[in-house]
Amino acid sequence: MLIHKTLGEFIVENQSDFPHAKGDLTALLSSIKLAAKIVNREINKAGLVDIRGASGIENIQGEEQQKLDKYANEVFKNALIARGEVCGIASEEEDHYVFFDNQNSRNANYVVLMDPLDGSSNIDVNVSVGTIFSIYRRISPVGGPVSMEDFLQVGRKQVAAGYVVYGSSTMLVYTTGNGVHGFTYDPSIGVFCLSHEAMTFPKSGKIYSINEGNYSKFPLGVKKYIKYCQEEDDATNRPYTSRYIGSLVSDFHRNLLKGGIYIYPQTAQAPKGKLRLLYECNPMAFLAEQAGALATDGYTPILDLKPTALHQRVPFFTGSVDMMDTVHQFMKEYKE
Ligand code: P6P
Repeated sequence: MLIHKTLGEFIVENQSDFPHAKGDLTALLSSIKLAAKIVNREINKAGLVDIRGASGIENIQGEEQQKLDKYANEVFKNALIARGEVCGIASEEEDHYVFFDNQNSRNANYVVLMDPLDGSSNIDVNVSVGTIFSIYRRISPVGGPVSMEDFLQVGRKQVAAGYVVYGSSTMLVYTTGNGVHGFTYDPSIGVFCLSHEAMTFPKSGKIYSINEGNYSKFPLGVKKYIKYCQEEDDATNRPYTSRYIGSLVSDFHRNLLKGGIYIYPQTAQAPKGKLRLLYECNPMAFLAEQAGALATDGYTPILDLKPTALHQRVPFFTGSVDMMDTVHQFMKEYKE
């Protein structure tokens, strides 16, 4: 019987990934692992306890917070505070960044940005959802309070990023800049086991993920690309297959395994698109590039964009290199 390496063992084995860390990033990743187990437990019984449905509270995005959104936010915040490895957190569920004003946290080296439960509107219909996290070393002096500049760092400065996908099985996928590694949760022993070492995006694919209900509002380049995906052409394996779960983590995870492209573009009504740069696009872009794929706003690599606000949105294109090259050609040719 094969006994898989655990996430904990893998993190410790690969501590050399973060030379400047003194084991504190290891402890930080372990906090995230613990929080993921707790959130996973609640998601799996969401149908059984009064934790489903909307909380009646709106987050800064004006989106109704699902009760599990709020719950997941508290679980990750508390797990991170408990170990004193983090001096501050930014979250989709928090209007402003959260600064932990105790000496332990003041002396911490890292900030975490997260979407604690992305795609949460899917919970009540039993469709997979995810947690997304992004980790930076602080810029502000250790010992002092955290500052906004700690959170507004360019995506290439991330020291780690990852997601948890709560699906038919629960997986944690992360990178520290040395490849992308996937761990599948075994609830019978409460452990994340290494199941996908050194994950790589297929260079080409046949799956395109986009909400075609917004077709009429898309930029011309995106409209032209969608039609390209739908054309008959045996030489280039078209028409492609349309797959859209409505949960970024799930669509990204499937495309990472099978090849494909995910697009959430700008529209006339939402000129910056819907997805948030800091805690959705930057971490997913770090993973994409580490897995040999691309992530842009249709023109510029996501990781090169200089953030200006915690909750800013950007158009998001990510996936297999060949498919991204093609959509970039359309975006360039039909730039409005
Ligand atoms: P739409 C979920 O709300 C999310 O942020 C992503 O996870 C998902 O891909 C997208 O928005 C879905 O948005 O407008 O297609 O329902």
